Amino acid sequence: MKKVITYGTFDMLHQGHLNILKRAKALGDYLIVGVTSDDFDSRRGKINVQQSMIERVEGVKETGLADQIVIEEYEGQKIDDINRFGVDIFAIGSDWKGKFDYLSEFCKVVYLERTKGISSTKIRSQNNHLKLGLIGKAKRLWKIANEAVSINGIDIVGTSGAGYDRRLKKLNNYSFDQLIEKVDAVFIESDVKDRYEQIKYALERGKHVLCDLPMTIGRRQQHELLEIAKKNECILMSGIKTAYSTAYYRLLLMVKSGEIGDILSVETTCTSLNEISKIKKYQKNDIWSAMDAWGATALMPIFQILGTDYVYNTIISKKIDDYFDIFTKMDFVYKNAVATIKIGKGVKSEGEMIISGTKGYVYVPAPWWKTDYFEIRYEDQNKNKRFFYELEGEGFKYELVNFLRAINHGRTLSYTGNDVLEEISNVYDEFYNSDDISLI
Ligand code: C2G
Repeated sequence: MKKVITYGTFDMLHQGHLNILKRAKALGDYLIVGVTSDDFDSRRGKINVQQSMIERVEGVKETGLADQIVIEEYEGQKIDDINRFGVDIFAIGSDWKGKFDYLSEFCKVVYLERTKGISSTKIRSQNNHLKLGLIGKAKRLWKIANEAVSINGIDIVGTSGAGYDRRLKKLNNYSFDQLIEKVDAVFIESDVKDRYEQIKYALERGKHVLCDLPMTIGRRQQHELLEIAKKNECILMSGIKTAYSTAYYRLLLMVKSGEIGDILSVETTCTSLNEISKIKKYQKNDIWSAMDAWGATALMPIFQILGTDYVYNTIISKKIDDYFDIFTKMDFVYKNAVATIKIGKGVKSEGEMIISGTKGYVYVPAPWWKTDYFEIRYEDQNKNKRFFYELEGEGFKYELVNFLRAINHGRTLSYTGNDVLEEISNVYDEFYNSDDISLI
């Protein structure tokens, strides 16, 4: 019996896939199809896959051409599979010509002609062509603009509030209402105090919104925006990119599944340096304070892990005027746990995250908010585990792909629940509007 093997993602199975499977099958008597796992695809940079692995496997099954389906999970697995299953022929599309010659040491390698004029990428971009506008200052938008260009199905229409900036390439800058009229959705990373009005305006006109946190100063306002989004069937999603990195998400799942026992403490630190002279003229230079730059990021894991039901909290801040803090420390006391954030702008510290539990702790080295790596550490060092998940760029891509998916599915596949959004807004309200803050 002649065994043939072929591999692919097979996202939204189309005629090109069918043709290759038929041709591969015709080369022998038994066809094994390797379908890539979601993890493997994201590691090799294919992050815009629309269907889950299960759906893609179902698609291949339905063709009736595969005698056996295996999941491709790691680099080098093709050699393992060929040896394990006693494969005679490895077949793949001609777009890979030359790339798999190294397998000829183990079996015959055949490149089959690729079907012209059709691809998953083409179907994806026909299906969900999203016109996206970017709102905020150029110095914050250029990174997301650069990462967005490589995403199929997203077109950046222009910016508002950014002015002209070389880094934004050739993007047109519009007035706010002009831009809203031109787009299906907006990404907002404007000054904290402007966000509420901007989001409300966009949602009321049926536009989807991806916004940095906090979206509002105040729980009531955040709640109101979520209600408007629901009523108008719009997606309103948190734009903290950390939340969408694979490593961070896995970390949350592990912690929640009891890997380090009961959680007693969560500590996060986020700081960045700016020359004090610049900070003093911050209004002119539009530099964000510690709270505006880092507060929401530092708070997010605390509320995600311990919930929002703390008994009380304390805030200590070093401010240079009423509005601008250069350093803030907050403590949250829960019934069975505590949490601390330390944030700085013009003050530097080790930007790590530590989550302590009854069986062990999670350590995420600086800068934890760009997590691609973390460790689970135990009393017995030999049991320590290390986890690494590649993070491409700064992670905006993952956030945008999730946003696109949420719009297509009509619901947020949210890692940051509404209670977390509201609590973050509430802490900002407390920070800016209550007298309950100690100053140093
Ligand atoms: N294909 C084709 N014609 C098309 C599109 C795809 O013949 N118009 C073939 C590809 O050449 C490949 C198979 O269909 O052999 C699956 O394609 P994808 O789903 O795009 O998967 P790919 O990224 O090529 O994965 O380990 C994974 C493999 O290396 C290939």
